[in-house]
Amino acid sequence: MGEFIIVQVGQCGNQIGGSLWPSILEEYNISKSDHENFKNGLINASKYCYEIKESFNSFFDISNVNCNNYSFSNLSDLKRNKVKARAICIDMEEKVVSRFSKSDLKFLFDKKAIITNYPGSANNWAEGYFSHGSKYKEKILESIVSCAEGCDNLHGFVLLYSMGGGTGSGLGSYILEQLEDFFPNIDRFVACVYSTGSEDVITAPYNMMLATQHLIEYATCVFPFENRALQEITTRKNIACESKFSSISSPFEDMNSIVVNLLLNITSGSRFTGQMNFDVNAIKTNMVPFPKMHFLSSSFSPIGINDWPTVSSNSTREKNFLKACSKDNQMMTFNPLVLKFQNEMLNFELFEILFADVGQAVISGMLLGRGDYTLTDMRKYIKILQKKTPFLDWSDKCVKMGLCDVPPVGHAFSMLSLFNSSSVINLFDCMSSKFQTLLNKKAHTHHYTSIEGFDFDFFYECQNTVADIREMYEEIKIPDTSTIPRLQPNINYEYKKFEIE
Ligand SMILES: Nc1nc2c(ncn2[C@@H]2O[C@H](COP(=O)(O)OP(=O)(O)O)[C@@H](O)[C@H]2O)c(=O)[nH]1
Ligand SMILES: [Mg+2]
Repeated sequence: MGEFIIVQVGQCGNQIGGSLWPSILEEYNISKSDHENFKNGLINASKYCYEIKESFNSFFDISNVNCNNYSFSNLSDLKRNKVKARAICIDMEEKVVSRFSKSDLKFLFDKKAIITNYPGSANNWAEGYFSHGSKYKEKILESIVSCAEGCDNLHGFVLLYSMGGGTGSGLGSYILEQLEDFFPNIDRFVACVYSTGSEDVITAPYNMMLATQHLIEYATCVFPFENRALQEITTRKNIACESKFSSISSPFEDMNSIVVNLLLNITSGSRFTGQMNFDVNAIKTNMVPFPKMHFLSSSFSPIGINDWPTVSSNSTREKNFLKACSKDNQMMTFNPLVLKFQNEMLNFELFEILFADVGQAVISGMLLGRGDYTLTDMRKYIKILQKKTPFLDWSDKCVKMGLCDVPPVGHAFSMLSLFNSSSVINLFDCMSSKFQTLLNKKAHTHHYTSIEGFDFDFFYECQNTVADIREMYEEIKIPDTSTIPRLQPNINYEYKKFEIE
């Protein structure tokens, strides 16, 4: 099974990491409710499951286990075996990250992979990118390289950070760029939190735009989480989230647990066996039609306690699939099931009206069923999506699907959905308009230009880069039917011949 290295940057990144690691351990039957075993890193033998052992190295370095075969008795005592999380924890202040070294799980984190400074990045992207980037470049790369050397089959980097602050946004952008340089063939997945809905940082629009420019240029796939969407979901649903990591609890705990569960779902296909393979590497091929158009809307179900089905039947599984694709569960504003009627036989005018009406076009989709889901279930759901989702014609309404044998802890089944759609324009517009308002006044810009390395033109550059990608997403909404033979009745398709020199 492939390995992942989690790079957590800034307060938000490390708080999400603070919820992520206990949740990963829970998948291996180390639960905080069993406090003695949790504190001592002991796997509960009575519940141990073989497939799970196979995937243990995805998130943990087990190279110190003094044995050639990782049998249960050799692996179960994490502390004694010096099992380490494949995590790099970076923050330019100490508060959040120091909680890792005081927590019950301190034995999991390698001291060399914890990098801090004083006194932070002051909500300034330029401070994070230029000041801290150049100062900590070597130390950060050293710990990432050392972690990568402990991997046999490195699948990808998963970067966690917020876009609105200074450290995650600035230093996170810097690290992303360095990773592309040092590991050009390893995928870089970024789960990033946009400050929409939590307007608590005045310079957030600058930071978000500058960091988005780097996501466009250097990420393989981006999973944006709007704080507004996370807040709405937590208000609507009863999120089961006991404080798993006592010393790393935060007011964002419920919201962060949604991000964590999504990450566990996305990586599950690469970590566990299944009847239909769903590897994270397949995400970029299936979901990203053109370079840089890699912003994916994500969602899963069940999320809250109210959604937890009590039995597994055809109807509860289908209901759960519909929830996973409903607008209420999306991590950013998007409605995949927007069409009210089948658009198979539409003529051009209707086609245009349709897209104008729904205001979005979908390029690609992916579904991952875990646990009890069957191939028959999945085929049925794909047909539903093909009717109700405004797919572009050249995408051939193709939906990549996967089945993973292992469901999330405590559930019989779950569904993950991913879409690449023009609805990401909403996010770009929301951010750009606030950015423009501030920039028109040149308010707060002196904090950026006073940082060595930052030039005022960087504001215009990021604005242009975001405008370009916005335009690309806008263009896909306008279908060119002249190239779609099946939309032109009674015309026999002629094979085009390419001249090969
Ligand atoms: N969802 C979520 N948002 C957060 C969290 N911590 C901070 N934020 C948001 O992220 C933005 C500030 O980023 P922060 O991570 O504190 O800055 P940094 O430490 O400089 O990277 C603000 O808009 C906060 O509301 C968190 O744990 N979860
Ligand atoms: Mg901070």
